[in-house]
Amino acid sequence: MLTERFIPYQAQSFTSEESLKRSEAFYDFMQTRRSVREFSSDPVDKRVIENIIKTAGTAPSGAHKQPWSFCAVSNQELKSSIRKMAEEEEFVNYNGRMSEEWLKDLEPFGTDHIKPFIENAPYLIIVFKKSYGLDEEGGKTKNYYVNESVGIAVGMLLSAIHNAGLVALTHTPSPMNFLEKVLNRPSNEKAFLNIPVGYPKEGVMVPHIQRKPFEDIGIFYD
Ligand code: IYR
Repeated sequence: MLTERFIPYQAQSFTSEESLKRSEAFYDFMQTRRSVREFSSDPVDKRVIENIIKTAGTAPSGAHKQPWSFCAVSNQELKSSIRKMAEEEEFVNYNGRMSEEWLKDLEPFGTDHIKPFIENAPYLIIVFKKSYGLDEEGGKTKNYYVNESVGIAVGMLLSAIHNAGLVALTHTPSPMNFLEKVLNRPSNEKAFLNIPVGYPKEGVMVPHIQRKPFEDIGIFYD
């Protein structure tokens, strides 16, 4: 039981010099992260996936409600049926549901409705958001800033994946309600993202993209 409402914060004590060095090193490291669509068949240690999910679970959330769950799917039959269902939806997306502008924006990435990565990645981490909570009697409880909270947790998940030397793809099958059904999730959970995770396929290529320069994204008000 929690007896104290507040406890001392365990501060990291870095000098400003160390802060600068660490911020540079972390940026350099994160700058090498890329979304990867082709995975090696090398297995991934389940404990690594567990640690990655635990890291995502350290994210801040509205009123500390932690309105998320992370399903790690490695079962081959389940991955194959998820692929089949996702491809059926994506086929409709690419052949009418997506606007011309959207299709044009995706052209440089060469995506289509065929999604082998759903079957080939050793793990799918399927993220669910809880728009509301359920108490012991099955009554609804409130959650707050759910999209923001789950988005932050996914950012931390992707950083943890990169830190472990793994790669991921943030896949957004749409609509995603088939994931709630196939994974038998409780009524308060809605699928948020499907994140295939694994080691990159040897020699894999990624789109040649540029990140916006600092001047375009960061504005100081000194
Ligand atoms: N969900 C579709 C379309 C798609 C959307 C975005 I935003 C992408 O960056 C890539 C694809 C699909 O997964 O194919």
